[in-house]
Amino acid sequence: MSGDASALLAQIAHIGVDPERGGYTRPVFSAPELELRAWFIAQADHRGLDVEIDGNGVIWAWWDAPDARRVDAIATGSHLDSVPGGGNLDGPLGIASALAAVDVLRERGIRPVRPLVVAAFPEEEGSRFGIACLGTRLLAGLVDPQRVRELRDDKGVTFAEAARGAGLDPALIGPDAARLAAISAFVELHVEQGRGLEDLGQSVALAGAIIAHGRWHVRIDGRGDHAGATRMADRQDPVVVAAETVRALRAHALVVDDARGTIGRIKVTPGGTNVIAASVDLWMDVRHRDEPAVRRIVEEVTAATERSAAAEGCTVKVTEQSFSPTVAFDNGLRERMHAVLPDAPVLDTGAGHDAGVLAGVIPTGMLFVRNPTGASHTPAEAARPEDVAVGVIALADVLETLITR
Ligand code: HGY
Ligand code: MN
Ligand code: MN
Ligand code: MN
Repeated sequence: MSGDASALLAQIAHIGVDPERGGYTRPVFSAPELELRAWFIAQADHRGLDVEIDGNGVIWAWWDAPDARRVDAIATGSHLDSVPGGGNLDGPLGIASALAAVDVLRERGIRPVRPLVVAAFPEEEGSRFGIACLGTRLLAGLVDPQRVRELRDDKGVTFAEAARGAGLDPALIGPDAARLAAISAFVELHVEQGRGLEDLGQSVALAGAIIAHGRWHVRIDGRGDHAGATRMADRQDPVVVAAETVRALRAHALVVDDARGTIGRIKVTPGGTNVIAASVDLWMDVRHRDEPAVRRIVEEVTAATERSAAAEGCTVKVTEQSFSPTVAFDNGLRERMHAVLPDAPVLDTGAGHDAGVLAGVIPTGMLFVRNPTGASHTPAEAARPEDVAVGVIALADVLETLITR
């Protein structure tokens, strides 16, 4: 089992399987994700790594240096939570590869002169509480802890309640500058979410940049009524306004070179076939390499929605949930990684990552492993075992250079 990330992934392949959607549904602090957290802790314990869980629910598994001082540490890792109906690789591949890389380094007889810590960050997808990379944003002090405590999932459970259910003390949620100051570099390995490596015919790439991306909640209120008893002229139908939002987002994303606009989640209330909706909630995900372009698209779509709402006698409220500016990864670290992996191409990505958040506070780099389908956030996400194995060795080689000097 040692050094074999595919075998480690096989151990969790039964956890959080979603028969209705296909793939995996592992919301943060849900039963499946708690099972994955326990698996990670058991794997870390099995390797003699010293495990601690911080106030935000980040699991840190330490391979200490001989002097046991936890300064100038090298961190690696990723996340265990998933989107609804996601793959088993987005997140867990980075964790499994980090554990396997520890095995490889030990087999090489490597003795760290600085500690190596493997981290599992909670709520990277933001699928349960709405804010992407919530664990790393809390750690870095980029989101208000009280706002986070009060976030509610779609069943009304607060983050504080869910955290308590995971054995955490919500009072301890918040930034940890001292911990970040003790980390001198972070390297995340992740399955590629795109076909760059497949088209290049290579197994591993370095990350260049993450495009700017954000998510907005759109709430449209109308007037619920009977589908049969209400004349068309008398309606204030929020679904009609939502349709305009969908149309406008597609139209505006198409006219801006390589922008990405998505509405993947819409909630109609009360949700009866013979009921005119009282309200609609939808969430927009908008991305582009330039932040101003993202902002412009959101403004245009908001204006179109407001026009449609006025015509329909509805009201609308657009609220920013989270935003990540364009991230360019640390050149110095990437040069060191490139020295180890001279043949690896450098690819930008449209997918957000915890590494994208941490890049704002510590030198950060990413490795991508080939995904033959290029698909992600779907059961079609894939990685060949031979590419996973190449990824583990690449990560081990990068970590070896970082922890031995
Ligand atoms: O949404 C993203 O880009 C990431 O997979 N969380
Ligand atoms: Mn991910
Ligand atoms: Mn993801
Ligand atoms: Mn009736």
